[in-house]
Amino acid sequence: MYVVIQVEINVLDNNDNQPQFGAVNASYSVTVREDVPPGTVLLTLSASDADVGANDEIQFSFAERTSRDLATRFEVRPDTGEIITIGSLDHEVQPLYRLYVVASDKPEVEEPLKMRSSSSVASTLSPTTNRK
Ligand SMILES: [Ca+2]
Ligand SMILES: [Ca+2]
Repeated sequence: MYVVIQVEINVLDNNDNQPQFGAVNASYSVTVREDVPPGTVLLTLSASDADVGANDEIQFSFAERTSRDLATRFEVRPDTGEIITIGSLDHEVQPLYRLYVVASDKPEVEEPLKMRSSSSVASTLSPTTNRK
């Protein structure tokens, strides 16, 4: 005689995949008039992440090598990847800007591991056989 119980192993997703842009070393060129109003969307970047649920959330930001003063003229929206103008542009002052954008995993929100007990796991043992 033997009893069989069922054990279910749930594999949780770790955030082990980095977001990827569609192409490696992708580069985009946008041409814009110097009189565009602040708030104009110049480009929407997209990236994908092979993880699941919260682990596939992507955050966009300017890379460190983007020069600081550009942050007064352009902004990248962390959630949507939109690059928008926030200040005025002046062709005579600067005709070309170069921005570098990183797509990164959102800062980790660790969920505690859950141990789920299921009532169907209970096994019944028959009373000890009388061996006399
Ligand atoms: Ca990820
Ligand atoms: Ca994963």
